[in-house]
Amino acid sequence: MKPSPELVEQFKRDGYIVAGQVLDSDTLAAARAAYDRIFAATEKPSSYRNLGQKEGEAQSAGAVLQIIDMHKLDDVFRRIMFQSNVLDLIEGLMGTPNIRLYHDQALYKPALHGDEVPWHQDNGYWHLEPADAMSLWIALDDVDEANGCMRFVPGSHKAGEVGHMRAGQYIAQLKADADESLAVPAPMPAGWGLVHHCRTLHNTKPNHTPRQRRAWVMHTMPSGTTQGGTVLEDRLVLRGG
Ligand SMILES: O=C(O)CCC(=O)C(=O)O
Repeated sequence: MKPSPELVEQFKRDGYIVAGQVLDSDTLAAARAAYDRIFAATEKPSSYRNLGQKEGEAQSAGAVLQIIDMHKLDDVFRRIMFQSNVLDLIEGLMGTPNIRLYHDQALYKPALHGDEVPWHQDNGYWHLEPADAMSLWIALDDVDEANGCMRFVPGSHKAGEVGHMRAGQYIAQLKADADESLAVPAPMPAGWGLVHHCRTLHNTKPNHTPRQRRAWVMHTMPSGTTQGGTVLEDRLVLRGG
């Protein structure tokens, strides 16, 4: 899925694009089954946490359940990362054939009590240099605003890094200021993906619908990317070197 010149221009202008279908129906079914199995297991991986957890809450009311590096837990996620349509898309947008994984993650908003993810730039958390990382966010369920599809402020990646503060009582989340009136939702059917730049402001709303919202995200970066002055050379090479 090499992106057309128009799509590349759109990405440069808006800081995100909806890329269309990235998973065929068999792969979607396999990814859903692995996702459900991993979340249902009694022994959760050490990276499991609830981003909806708030300070002082014994039992969290809202849930955004996160598991980092699903590709280490089930091969289906590793296979998706190496799909040629996925890497052609990322290479076309990143402008380099040397692509590494920063990390991947499942972000699961259960039905009825899925919590919000506040406005942020990914690089407000990561501080990668150069800030050329980009994420492929894949919907494993049909997503719309009501069950927590991604929402963007188009063009916000051009303003550079903005300040982030702790998001209220949320233990693990940061928040940047964003003008809600500029938000554009990105509803998609299951199996579709979107790519966003690490400086594009985005958020997702709570999921109070009876529909779950399973998403899986690959955070990718050009080889040679640094963090705190150190080259992240231990990260998995997805393409090139
Ligand atoms: O899936 C979500 O609700 C938020 C995803 C997100 O923040 C990201 O992909 O960077």
